[in-house]
Amino acid sequence: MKLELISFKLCPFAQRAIILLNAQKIDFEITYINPMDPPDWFKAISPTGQVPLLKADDQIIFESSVITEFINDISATNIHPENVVQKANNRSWIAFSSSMFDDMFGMVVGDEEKFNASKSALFGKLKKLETVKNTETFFNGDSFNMIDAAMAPIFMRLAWINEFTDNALSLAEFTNLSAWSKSILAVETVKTSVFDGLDDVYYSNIEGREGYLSTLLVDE
Ligand SMILES: N[C@@H](CCC(=O)N[C@@H](CS)C(=O)NCC(=O)O)C(=O)O
Repeated sequence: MKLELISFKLCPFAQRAIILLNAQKIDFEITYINPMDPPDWFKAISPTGQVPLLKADDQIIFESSVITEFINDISATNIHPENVVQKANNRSWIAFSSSMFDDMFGMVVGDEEKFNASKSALFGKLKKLETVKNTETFFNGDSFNMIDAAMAPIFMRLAWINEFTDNALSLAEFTNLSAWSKSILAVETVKTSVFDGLDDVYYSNIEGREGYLSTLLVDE
């Protein structure tokens, strides 16, 4: 099966799909577009106008959660828990974590009031996640699973923002999440899911948005 992922370089949803493809050692091609100014061929095949979109031969698969489940389905190794209750529980937390991207976006583009509201929404969610995260390396123990891949783009962006600022979004109050973030960000397939220099692109994006967060940047 020929797989082509249509993506946008900074898209955290597409990064989830890339991590899965890397983790499952599946060959794919990647085509970058700007979803704010999409080419006509993309508009013709995308029902939502959003990336990621995966072309599997001539079939179109969209919505990152569906794409990542599909990638796991066609893989030799299942990286969801085998136990159906545990799997459903993991999927619930994956769905829960997806709304954190809206909070991240609000923090990047918002004025001070919006930044604080988005930060408080995000940290409220992280607090709930902290209570269910154990002290194991990953969410379900020693193995890197779908839920770890789902959280990776969030932890990566939080780590970047903490580097760019004086730890404006420090996770220090969350012992379990801090350790989990460290474990996830050390995974090779997570590290290689973004190209070298994407952190600089993210920095410039924060700067260019001229939101409150841009005033917290410290010179690199
Ligand atoms: N629910 C979608 C969200 C994807 C999404 O928001 N993608 C952004 C880029 S990171 C996008 O395409 N934005 C353009 C738009 O919404 O028109 C998913 O999980 O795939």
